[in-house]
Amino acid sequence: MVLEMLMKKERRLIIALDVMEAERALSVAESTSGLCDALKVNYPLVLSAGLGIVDRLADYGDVLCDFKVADIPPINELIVRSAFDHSASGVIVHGFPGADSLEACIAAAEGDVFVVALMSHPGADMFFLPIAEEMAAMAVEKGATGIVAGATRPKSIARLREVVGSLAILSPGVGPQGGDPREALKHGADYIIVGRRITGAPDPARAAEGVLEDIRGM
Ligand code: O7M
Repeated sequence: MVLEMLMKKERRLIIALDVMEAERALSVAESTSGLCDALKVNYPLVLSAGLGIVDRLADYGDVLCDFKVADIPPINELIVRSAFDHSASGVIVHGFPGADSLEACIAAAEGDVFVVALMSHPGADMFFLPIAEEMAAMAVEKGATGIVAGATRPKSIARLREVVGSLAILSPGVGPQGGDPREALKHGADYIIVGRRITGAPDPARAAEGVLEDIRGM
């Protein structure tokens, strides 16, 4: 059984709140509320502000906890449960620890589970690229909500789309990492994930509007 996708798909934009200060994260979330479909939090923010920041951000929209969960099954279960206990709408997990680890994440989840199939950075050529399609196939087989595939590799996104069918594809790596958001969406991504282009801008809402303008009509 595939998890039913809970995240809305109106803007096709997920904002990565890779900042260290809770107040900055909250202010970006408040000013961009309505301009994105979800907020993504990663370790930098949670390690500096605490997991309670997820509860606070949830006032502004769906929050994906990008904990890239990659442990043995019982530990994965604890991590995933913690995220949902703090109002997360979804979690991002790794697939490379294997099927039992992914199954534990999906069993513990009370929302969306996305599996990292292919990362966006150059080093992902080493280990991710050769196994990305297998990882995506496992995500389908185990019933994940979707996968993560880097916007820096649009042709791979197209191949992964064939593997995952109607599952969601989230695509990070646009802007500073070199990916083109329109290419990612054109090749089959459902959402782009954007961090610094928005969080590093003097006016994050305006920057988010600029991203939406770039992908208008997609
Ligand atoms: O737009 P950026 O480059 O400032 O930020 C990109 C965000 O996407 C940042 O939060 C990364 O952790 C995340 N990301 C990648 O950049 N590459 C990946 O391959 C995977 C992710 C990600 O979101 O994984 C779930």
